[in-house]
Amino acid sequence: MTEEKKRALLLVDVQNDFCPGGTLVVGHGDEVVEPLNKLITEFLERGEPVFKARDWHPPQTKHFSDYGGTWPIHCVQNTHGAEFHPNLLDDKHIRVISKGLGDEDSYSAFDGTDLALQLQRLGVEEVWVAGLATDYCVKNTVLDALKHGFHVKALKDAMRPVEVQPGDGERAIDEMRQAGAEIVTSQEQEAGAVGR
Ligand code: VGL
Ligand code: ZN
Repeated sequence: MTEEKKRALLLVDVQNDFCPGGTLVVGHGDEVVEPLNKLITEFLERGEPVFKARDWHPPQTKHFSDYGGTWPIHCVQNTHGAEFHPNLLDDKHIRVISKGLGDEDSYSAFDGTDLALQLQRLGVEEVWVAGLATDYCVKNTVLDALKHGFHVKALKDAMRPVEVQPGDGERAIDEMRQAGAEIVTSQEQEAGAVGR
């Protein structure tokens, strides 16, 4: 057995408002739940850390178009829309990271949170990132993880883009790749297939 990098799973914003029926729907957003549940199970079975980031906005923020920003009201703290998708696995070992508490568009799960510190304390070297939306919070989280020096696997099949402009999803994938992320699918990453 060769040395394995210590890894963590980081799920971005798999919340009701980004899924069908929500206020800022990411097309087919709920399709990420199934592949992510497999990964959550595998990580927890191996005793590896799992993080769920959530968009966690105050009722009034400049992030929302009503207050001068870009987006419809979504993921307001303690509302149904801000809850994780009901089918996404939960477990007492999963750590929750709340972001977007202020007036800025902070898309990255590292922005204004102690996520980097938590990962460093756990000795994590490699982060697997997926969730919603590919072209905003996933992309910015991946780019920040790389800046913090983590190896990043971006799980292409377990993310979906919001695509304000058609093609934004593919462009985001290219940006992540060019910045140094490994673009993979969750199937080829299943426990047995990791093989390092
Ligand atoms: C997101 C737009 C606004 C995201 C969050 O999770 O990608 N996008 N807030
Ligand atoms: Zn938001």
